Amino acid sequence: MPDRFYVTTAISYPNGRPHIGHAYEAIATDAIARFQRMRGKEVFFLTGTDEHGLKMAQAARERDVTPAAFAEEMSAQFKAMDERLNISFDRFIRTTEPGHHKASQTLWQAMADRGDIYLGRYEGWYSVRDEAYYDEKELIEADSGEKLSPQGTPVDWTVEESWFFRLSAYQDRLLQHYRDHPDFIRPESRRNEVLRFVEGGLSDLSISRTSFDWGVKVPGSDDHVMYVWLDALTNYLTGIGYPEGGASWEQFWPADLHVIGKDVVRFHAVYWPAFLMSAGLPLPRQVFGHGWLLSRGEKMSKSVGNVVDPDDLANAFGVDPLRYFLLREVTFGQDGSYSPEAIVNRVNADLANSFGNLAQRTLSFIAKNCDGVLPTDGRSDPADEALLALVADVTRRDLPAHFESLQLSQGIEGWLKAVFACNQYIDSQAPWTLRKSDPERMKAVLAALFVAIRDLAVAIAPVIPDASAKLLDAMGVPAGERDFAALEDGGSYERLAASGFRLAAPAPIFPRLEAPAGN
Ligand code: ME8
Repeated sequence: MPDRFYVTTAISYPNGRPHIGHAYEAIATDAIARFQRMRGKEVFFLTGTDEHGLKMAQAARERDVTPAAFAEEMSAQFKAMDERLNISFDRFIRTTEPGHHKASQTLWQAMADRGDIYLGRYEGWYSVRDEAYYDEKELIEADSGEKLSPQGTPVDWTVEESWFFRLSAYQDRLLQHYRDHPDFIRPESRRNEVLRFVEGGLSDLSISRTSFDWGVKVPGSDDHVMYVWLDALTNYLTGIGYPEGGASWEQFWPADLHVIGKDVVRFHAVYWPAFLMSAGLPLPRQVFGHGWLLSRGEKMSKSVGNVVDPDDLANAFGVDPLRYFLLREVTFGQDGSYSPEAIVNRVNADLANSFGNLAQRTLSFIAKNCDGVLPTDGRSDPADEALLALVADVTRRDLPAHFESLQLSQGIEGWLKAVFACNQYIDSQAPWTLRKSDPERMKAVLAALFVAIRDLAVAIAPVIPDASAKLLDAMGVPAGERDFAALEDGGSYERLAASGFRLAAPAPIFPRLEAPAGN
């Protein structure tokens, strides 16, 4: 039975169009999901939209539409973004689905049955933008004297009857869990933040609202809707069949990895495990808080006018170049910055000039000078073995190890070094000279390059799936030989050569990008 891997993104608030931060999270999670599939795991990849709460209700009111109609229209845009970016999700969940309401109510009931929910009155600060409650001591003061949340968003003094969750009772159990599972929160800096927060003491959490009705109804308490984060977090259960159960539920819970941004770590690493402990459900294995994507080093905001639509970037640069740039340039876990120039420079240097050029030079040489027949029985040399050993180390060992530990940019960096080594090899071996002077050596050089390019194309597929597939199609690599196990198969080149496959003159996979006008 294959290993299972259940991975999720956060579910986005569809209160505006998707932005590049949403695209970044989807792309990174997709690379992880694709990587795990290529490792032979059975993967379930869940993503979707978080459609309840005051923020959504207010956004709908501003547009004079019902929250349900607004959510429907906007959620479709997030799904379209995922499809445009080649995100291989298994399910796109919407929290307005009736099944999700039922799941949230079942979880609530399990927490209530444990004696962890009681009726009280909330008096305190609430940020609609963050959909979060804050303690007075957490607030910061703006220059104007106005109180703001630690994220810099406005807060309102809120007083209303509310159901509470006994979060305070979970402080010790949470701390024990973090100690027993040092990888539960990654990277280390986020783990430390959470430890400090929980060690500072936990207040009980208000988990229902009465001042609006756009949400999941609290069981047996019809004038209350659930706090949007309680319902939102439950999506990770709903997505695989809770509360009915069934094969997906049995196989995939607990989740292996929740990929989220740094601003929502508290909800995932404190509230979520406490809810699950209360309901008697196993906890996810890891919460990874990635960094913030900045536009030329600045936070994106509508007022600054630097919010970029991922669709425009994909149209301008191509989907795979955009994916490559984001995963290569931003160290996963840290903040990163992007600009059109940075995308152009990185993609031209790494993909067009290095990997693309390597593939183009080699494959068109074989097409032209060997009639497309893959050369065999050449005279090999230690240089060939050295190159193939280096490529094998990167594609079979280093890149998988880095991706396994979510060091995505480091994995890609190692891959690029192997691409450079191939380009040095082709320059020093000069097959165009060997063609006349030593055709037997030329054959061995071309065969080594073909194998190296194939292995590099397979290993980078999680990052640039379309380009990798196009290249492997052109190279005649069978669909069943495009995973990490296939890289271990020493006989596949000889088999392909013996099959009568003929390489056609390849079309360039990575056209050079032009620097954007006006910059
Ligand atoms: O937080 N750079 O939704 P959301 C990188 N509905 N990541 C970013 C980003 C940026 N500039 N801006 C946002 C929510 N994100 C909740 C989640 S999960 C049960 C509920 C990330 O639409 C953000 O950190 O505000 C989050 O992980 C995701 O995008 C959705 O953000």
